[in-house]
Amino acid sequence: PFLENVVKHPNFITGSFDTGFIDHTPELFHFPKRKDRGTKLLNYIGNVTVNGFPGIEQKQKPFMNPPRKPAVDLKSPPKSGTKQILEQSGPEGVVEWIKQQNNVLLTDTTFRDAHQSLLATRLRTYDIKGISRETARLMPDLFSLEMWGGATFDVAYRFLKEDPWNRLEDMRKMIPNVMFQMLVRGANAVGYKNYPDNVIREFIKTSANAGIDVFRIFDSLNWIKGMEVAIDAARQSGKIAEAAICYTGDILDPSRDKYTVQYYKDMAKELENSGAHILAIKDMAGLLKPEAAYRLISELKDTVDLPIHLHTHDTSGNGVFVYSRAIDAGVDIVDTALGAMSGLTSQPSASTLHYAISSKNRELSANIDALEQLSHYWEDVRKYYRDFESGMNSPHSEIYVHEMPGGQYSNLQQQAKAVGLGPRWEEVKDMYSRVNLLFGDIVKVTPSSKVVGDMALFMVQNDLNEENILSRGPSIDFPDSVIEFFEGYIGQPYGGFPEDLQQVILKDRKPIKVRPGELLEPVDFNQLKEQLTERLKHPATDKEALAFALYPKVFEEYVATHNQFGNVSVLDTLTFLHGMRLGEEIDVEIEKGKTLIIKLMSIGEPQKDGTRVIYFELNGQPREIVIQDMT
Ligand code: 3PY
Ligand code: ZN
Repeated sequence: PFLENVVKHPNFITGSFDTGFIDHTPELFHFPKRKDRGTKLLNYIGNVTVNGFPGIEQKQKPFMNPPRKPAVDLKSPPKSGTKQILEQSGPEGVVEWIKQQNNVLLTDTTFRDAHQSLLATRLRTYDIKGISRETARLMPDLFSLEMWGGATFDVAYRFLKEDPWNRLEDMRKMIPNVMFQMLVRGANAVGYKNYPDNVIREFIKTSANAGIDVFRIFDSLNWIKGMEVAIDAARQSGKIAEAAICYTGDILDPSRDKYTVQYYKDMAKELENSGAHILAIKDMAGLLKPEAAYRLISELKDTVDLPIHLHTHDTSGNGVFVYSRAIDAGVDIVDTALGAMSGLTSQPSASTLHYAISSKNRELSANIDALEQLSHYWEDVRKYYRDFESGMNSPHSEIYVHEMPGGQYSNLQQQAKAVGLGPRWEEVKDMYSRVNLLFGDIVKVTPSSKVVGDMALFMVQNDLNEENILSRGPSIDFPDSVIEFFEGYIGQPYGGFPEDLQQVILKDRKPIKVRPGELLEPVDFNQLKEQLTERLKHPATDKEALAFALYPKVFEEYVATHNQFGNVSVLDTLTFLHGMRLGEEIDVEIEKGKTLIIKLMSIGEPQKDGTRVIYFELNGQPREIVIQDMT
């Protein structure tokens, strides 16, 4: 390819080159990428057909019809919405607009929290893009679409082998009218540990430029210091800083006197002073009871001058009742999901809520028929992911006891299975609530909830309990996440750490009391990009550098998989998860207007070296792929 570049170069052809030609003409070293996308995809399909998809039981690809889609005229542009209000009048304009609404505004969480909570975050961009244009046209009246952040960033790279930035950018093109909302874990960004301040700032700025409009920012211990950098960065980007209070405990129970109404009011006031445009109540586990919602929202309305946005999970089955009472108390915006992706550990259903409140004097700002039509699509798509469902199929009022966030339930269950504790899931849940008390009754939401989950698994596995942990603790190596928590690296819990337990866990390590961001060295993005460019074999982009800064190992593995299998996000979900059936033929659009026709002809017998030959037809031509049989 080098000689080819030389002889094709215009200066070479016209003879205008000298002895420095090679040194001064870097483009001679730009070689065209080998267009072997087809082979790479065949490799992926062959592998997943024989070896299955990690974490789910291997079985033959099921037969399913394509998902139903609402008939919508995609040629006419979608009605303008909150995105245009933000563009025209900025965050303050949006805040004023919210205050003028009598109707209840909705944030639809189907694209983020709903599948994080029901399907272990496994929803792929392929299925999101499949309904994005219709969503823009059928739900133009939403306050926002929550569609990014939380666990989706990590899971996209780690399990789906796709780039979350592409998801954001592609969706932005398809949905130009509704604000996009993401969940940011304060100083933990979209990860499980505190990052240097400049990583948080870069991440928020880059996300804002890529299309995020509303940043819901929380701290997993309700520690405001852990939220300030992110709030400031969102404001600096000209976007909406929605600061969240995580709700825990029970304000109606006088014996739970750590997290009282006054505690929440004080925090709300502080968040208002720290520059929040909107106040969110983030009831991540669904612990807020209906009358508690009425009381809390009423009191907060009297305390701050910010619009209030309520988020809950329907695990107990009380979600619609909670929202209904919050609406009575004057809440401005609530988080709901489309029917087929709602309920249980997910958000309450928007259309169910509509019928619950339609006799009152406030209505939902949404067209209910349109929501029902979109829900049919999700009813069909959800079936593709049934292997990731938690198995919970009725309301669990035990949530009020174990207090596990909706987004954690199916993930922790997967984690428990992975370490052989699947059959002891009941014990893990019970231990989860005991670990919370052992830790001093903390706020539990990512990453503090992960620390509690890791500790619960560890204690069940090692037959530890409240009594023997202090005596056996000195000789035990605790999980890394637990050590980091007690060191203060995810922040300071309200009321402090239990000191004797902290001592046993940390041994001779010394805990910090300041904000971790004050101690962590800033990341040198230029240096990081250079380092990454070598590995990637192309100039690293800002987004790749950020992904690497947040998740070095996960990102490297993603790059390796991408090099091996190419862009697997173009495959339909059943093929991605199960491969192909013998004799099946599929069309794969690898770029606009370019489709591969793939047929699986036969699978060879295993060889002595553990390989198998898989026989395909690619656009009518026979192709053989050798894969390692790992079954
Ligand atoms: C997340 O941080 O991912 C959450 O959804 C917390 O509720
Ligand atoms: Zn949530």
